[in-house]
Amino acid sequence: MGREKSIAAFEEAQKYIPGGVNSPVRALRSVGETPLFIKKAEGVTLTDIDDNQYTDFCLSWGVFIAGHANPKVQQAVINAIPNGTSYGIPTLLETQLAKRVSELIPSMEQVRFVNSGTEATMSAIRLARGYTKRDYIIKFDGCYHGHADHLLVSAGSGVATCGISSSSGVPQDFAKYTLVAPFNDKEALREIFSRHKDEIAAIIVEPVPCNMGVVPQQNDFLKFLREITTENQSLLIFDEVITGFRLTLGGAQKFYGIEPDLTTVGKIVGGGFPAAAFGGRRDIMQLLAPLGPVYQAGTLSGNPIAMTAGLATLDILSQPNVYEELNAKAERFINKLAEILRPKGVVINHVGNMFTPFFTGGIVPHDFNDVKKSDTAAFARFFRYMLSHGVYISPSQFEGNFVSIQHSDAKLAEILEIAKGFEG
Ligand code: KE4
Repeated sequence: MGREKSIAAFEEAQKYIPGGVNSPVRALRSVGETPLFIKKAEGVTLTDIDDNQYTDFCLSWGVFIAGHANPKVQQAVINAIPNGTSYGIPTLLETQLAKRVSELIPSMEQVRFVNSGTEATMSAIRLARGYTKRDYIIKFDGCYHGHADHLLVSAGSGVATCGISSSSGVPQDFAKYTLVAPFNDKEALREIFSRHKDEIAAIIVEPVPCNMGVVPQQNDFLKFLREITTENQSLLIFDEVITGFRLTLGGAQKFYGIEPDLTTVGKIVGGGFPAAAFGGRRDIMQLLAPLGPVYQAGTLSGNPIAMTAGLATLDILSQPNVYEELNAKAERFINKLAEILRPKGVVINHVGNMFTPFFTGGIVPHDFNDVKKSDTAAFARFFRYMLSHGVYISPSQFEGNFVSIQHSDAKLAEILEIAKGFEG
């Protein structure tokens, strides 16, 4: 599996792009590899510029639950492109997708489209602050909500992967209103709310944290978040950029039966094009410009091509039994993979079709402190072993992996056979 062309391409890329990548976690530094340069993706197969092929469990960080280059999505986009790709003027497609999102996630009574998950969470927090007229927000250690200044505090994903707890270039004053608690720690939250009575605008949470690796809630933690925010007239923001349309068609809030005040979605909703959204209670959303005093905007927000791809993707996912079959298939695969890797001290956390193999020597991670006990060198060896056998898992211990409707049982069985050969 030579990768000479990717290695040369990486050299060239580094001359013009910092670190040779447009997003740090693609650099594969934490797993001791040089990045692949991909020329084609179809279904669950990536092809790099050296013509090596890999079964993909990263799926562009969770976007392609319906598989790369899904023919129905492709055709819809091909039909749309001759009409132009952006007008900066309303289109019917935006209303169509907003209506669809609201039907699938009823707590999102109104929806505003943006171009990235970062924009969605940044906007949702501004809106929460505008609505409550309070400044403080609470996030959880190891959760990642994009790279807005005030959210790069004890963040997961690429921030954790790069081993930095936050980011330089963020003035302390920008971060001082961001309070951090360990995920699953009710006592810590009670303490923060008593210390900052009537000052907390919102809690923002990944309902299934995936950016420290998959760490499920314990002891009805999400229900507790709903209760403590209601008690304190704070808002609850579910960042479902990953879980939205992934766990169920209604996201994690349907999976757990918890209704947040605001929700962000991304990745799947754009069907592989730059699109994300935030939305929630109508009385809150009405504060947004041009109606209200909370400003938010975007040149390409709601562009017709991303809306087309999002609608086509949700059409595929709305077919009968898609999630029942996907989650059952994923459960079978993940449980067998856990059995194979258990003797290597690996614990696999999963919820539905999203999973992370943790090299924690048997400790089941319940928060970021547990996750940080992972042997990241062992994870890197596992990553490199799987890559050398044609399997691309997410290139960080602090990320999730995803099973798509296009991962066949036969392909998953093949992957299990490969994993059996990993010697640690
Ligand atoms: P983007 O700005 O990258 O579109 O979305 C930010 C974001 C917000 N909320 C959650 C829960 C997210 O997972 C993300 C982005 N996810 C990472 C991977 N876990 C993106 C990958 C990358 O940074 O390259």
